[in-house]
Amino acid sequence: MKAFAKLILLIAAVGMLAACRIDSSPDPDPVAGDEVTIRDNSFSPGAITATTGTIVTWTHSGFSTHNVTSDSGSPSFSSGNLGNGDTFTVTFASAGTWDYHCTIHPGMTGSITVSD
Ligand SMILES: [Cu+2]
Repeated sequence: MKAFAKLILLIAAVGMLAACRIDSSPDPDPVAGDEVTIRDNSFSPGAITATTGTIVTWTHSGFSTHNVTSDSGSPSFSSGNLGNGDTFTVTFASAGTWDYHCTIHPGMTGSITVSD
């Protein structure tokens, strides 16, 4: 059992070292607001402005099923249905405006505006 505990500690230590390495390398494209929280029943923040290359992550933190479906912009995107804890990411490689909504709750809308 002691050996097992040491193994767990070793795994934790290696994990922490890996985390430190990730933290020490600067984010090549830090953009505030590239995280969207899906609540019941809204996207927060509803509107995001970002630069090309930004990865936007939607995280479902509500109870009802929701999805993230583009209604304009190219390329289009659709998350499929998401439940609590699910995430969905889109990399916006080019400039443009993407309006999106939840097909289950048409009142849930948001937009991503990407510029170079
Ligand atoms: Cu919804």
